[in-house]
Amino acid sequence: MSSILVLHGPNLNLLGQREPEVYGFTNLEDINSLLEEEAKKLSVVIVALQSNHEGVLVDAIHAARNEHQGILINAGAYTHTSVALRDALTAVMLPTVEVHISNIYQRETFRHHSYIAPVVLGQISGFGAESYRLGLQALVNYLSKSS
Ligand code: CA2
Repeated sequence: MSSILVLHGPNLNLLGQREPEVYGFTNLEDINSLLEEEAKKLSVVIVALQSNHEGVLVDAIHAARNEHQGILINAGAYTHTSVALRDALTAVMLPTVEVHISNIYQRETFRHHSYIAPVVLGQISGFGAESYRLGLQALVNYLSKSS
């Protein structure tokens, strides 16, 4: 059975508590439950990790090489700043889908650029918590076709 690493970047632990007009009322626990439910339907397992620290996320990506078949990532603000995350994803060469709760292209211009977009399979942005479900479906669909 395929195992997927779900990575949540900085400040996503605050979901549901602040800025509901941008990120909705769903908290991170709800998103992980939604993903667990979807993973069962898709016959995969997920392991979720949230960190506010870039190096922790980099280490998790490195460790995923021997543990998981794919990565689902919301890199949060590191999306727009982190060459380190991009290099880690490039190095491990695991199929990866990037997701965002908000539509980053409808927001400030600094959010329009993603450092990781060029090294992932694809990006889903703007569907609220559903972006994660759609991302997991896309990743598992890719894995089933490539195995
Ligand atoms: O839309 C997304 O999923 C983002 O990745 C969320 C990031 C933001 O920096 C990206 O541009 C787009 C922010 C993570 C959550 O930030 C919160 C801040 C305050 C309250 C709740 C969440």
